[in-house]
Amino acid sequence: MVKKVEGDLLAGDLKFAVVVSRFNDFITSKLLEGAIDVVVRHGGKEERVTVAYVPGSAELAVAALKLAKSGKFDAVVCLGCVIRGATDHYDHVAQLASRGIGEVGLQTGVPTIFGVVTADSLEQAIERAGSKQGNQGAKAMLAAVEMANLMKKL
Ligand code: INI
Repeated sequence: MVKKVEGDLLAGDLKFAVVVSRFNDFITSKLLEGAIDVVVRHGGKEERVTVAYVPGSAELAVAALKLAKSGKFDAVVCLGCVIRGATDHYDHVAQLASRGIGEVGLQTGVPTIFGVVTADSLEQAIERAGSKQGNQGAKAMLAAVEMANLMKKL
């Protein structure tokens, strides 16, 4: 019989940091709403969530690194939105965000969640910020809750 270890979805007294990109605020503010809503609906407390704002998705990782290193948080959630149609450096921004955020988690051992919408158009981004495809911010926070609880058990 295998020994199964998994994180539950109870936010309880967990502490979260959320880094939010101001670029495409129209979308990222919805992602933030979705993330906070998940904390509250899973038994957590809004007062235990710290929100830090950065100019764009390219800056998410460096702020996440400082928050993760602080030792104050059980998980860090990064929220951003990169739209292909809106920029010729989509690939650079998206790569900086995804690589950087991945590295923060590996360097610190603190679950650092990629909650960045990468979309081909504004319409697609809207679909991922609380309409057809759900809310990427809510999904990211759900992953943060699960990972924070899992890390306590591993
Ligand atoms: N930042 C984003 O978060 N999304 C984008 O779509 C985007 N575009 O289109 O360029 C974007 N650019 C800003 C970037 O993240 C940095 O803030 C900027 O390059 C300064 O380093």
